Amino acid sequence: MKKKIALITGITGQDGFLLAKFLIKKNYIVHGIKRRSSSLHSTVRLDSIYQDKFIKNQSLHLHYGDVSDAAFCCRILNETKPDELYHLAAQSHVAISFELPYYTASVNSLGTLNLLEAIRINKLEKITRFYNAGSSEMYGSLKGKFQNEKTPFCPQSPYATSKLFSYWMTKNYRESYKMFASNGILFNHESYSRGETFVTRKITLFVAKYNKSKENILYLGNLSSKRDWGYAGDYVEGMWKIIQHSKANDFVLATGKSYSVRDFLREAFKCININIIFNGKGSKEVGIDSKTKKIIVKSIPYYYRPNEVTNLVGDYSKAKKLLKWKPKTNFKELVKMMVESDIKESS
Ligand code: NAP
Ligand code: F7E
Repeated sequence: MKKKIALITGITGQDGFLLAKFLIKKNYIVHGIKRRSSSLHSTVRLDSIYQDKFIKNQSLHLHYGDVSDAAFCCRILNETKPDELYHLAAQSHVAISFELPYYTASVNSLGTLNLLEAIRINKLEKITRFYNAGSSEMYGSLKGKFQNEKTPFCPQSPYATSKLFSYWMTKNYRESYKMFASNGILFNHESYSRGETFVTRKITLFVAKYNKSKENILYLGNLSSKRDWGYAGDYVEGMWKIIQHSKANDFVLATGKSYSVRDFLREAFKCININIIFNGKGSKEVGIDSKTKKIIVKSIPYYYRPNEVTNLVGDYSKAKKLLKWKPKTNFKELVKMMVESDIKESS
């Protein structure tokens, strides 16, 4: 049987790497787009699955490119003619999007448009199924009990606003050109492979370092912020299920539970037998080792955002019903997995 071809933008990121691994296991030929970088560091996540490009019959092929380059998008679609296109490339850091709003919009919004147009220009509407990486950030802070596909969007950052453009463009192309173009509206998902400046990984890396040296303080922003944190491995399977569904559609993937940054800290330090207690409020709050009474965490204004999304909780019942998808990993298991991996890496 002919192998399916997938093209992944953002393959060097957390989700791109986990998705590539997942698809290779499913016998796909995977093409991935990597940006040119002055060092080899950007492809480090792929080391375990990438073979030298001169080896024949391999499953993973990497191409230099950038989604903000419309000509490149057109060419790569023409060359690969993928059955499935997973568009994951983005300037994905919310806090940084306040610093770089123009850049964030040009990559996240126009990048998506470039790919949708490339499908159309190459007349691949009936061949290529398109997945767009939408985000729970598009909702803004929780107003009701849960957020689902019917909840109105109210973006609170340049990142969220740029993602909303992509969400609507994906829907527009689905309706206007009968393309199979679906949006995943994914709530936060983490793993041992998470970028090091996202709060969960920043915490687990610190905990691993602290376990060794018992020195230093971890500086963070808003500890009261709550997120619906799931395991990225479960979510890449969800992306694949969205693309396999009989009809293009939009789906929330979430766990339905939310925890604060403070909860994450408590759970992470518990993994190294430290009981952390909190004192103070807002940007004066500190986390203290209950045994030694030493301050190990400090909240500081520097890491606060101009407009904070205070709470997100997803309702994934549509995905559960139509895709038979549900998260398999709970909060405690996720934190433990991340801390243990960082301890192993640092030893
Ligand atoms: P990530 O780790 O930050 O990875 C982003 C990827 O996009 C990297 O491979 C990066 O390449 C690539 N990229 C950035 N700008 C690019 C450009 N101009 N052209 C081509 N590639 C570019 O993000 P992630 O956590 O895997 O998330 C994947 C996608 O899901 C993103 O679109 C993100 O916004 C969205 N999302 C993530 C979450 C989550 O909780 N993880 C939740 C909802 C939605 P470099 O390695 O060269 O930087
Ligand atoms: O922040 C708070 C911060 O940067 C989580 C991206 O994948 O998920 C991610 O966006 C919370 C926020 O993720 C620090 O204020 C406190 O309330 O880990 P984060 P995010 O902003 O939720 C969504 C769904 C995406 O789509 C994005 O691509 O933690 N927080 N102190 C901090 N956050 C960071 N980064 N650093 C801190 O020191």
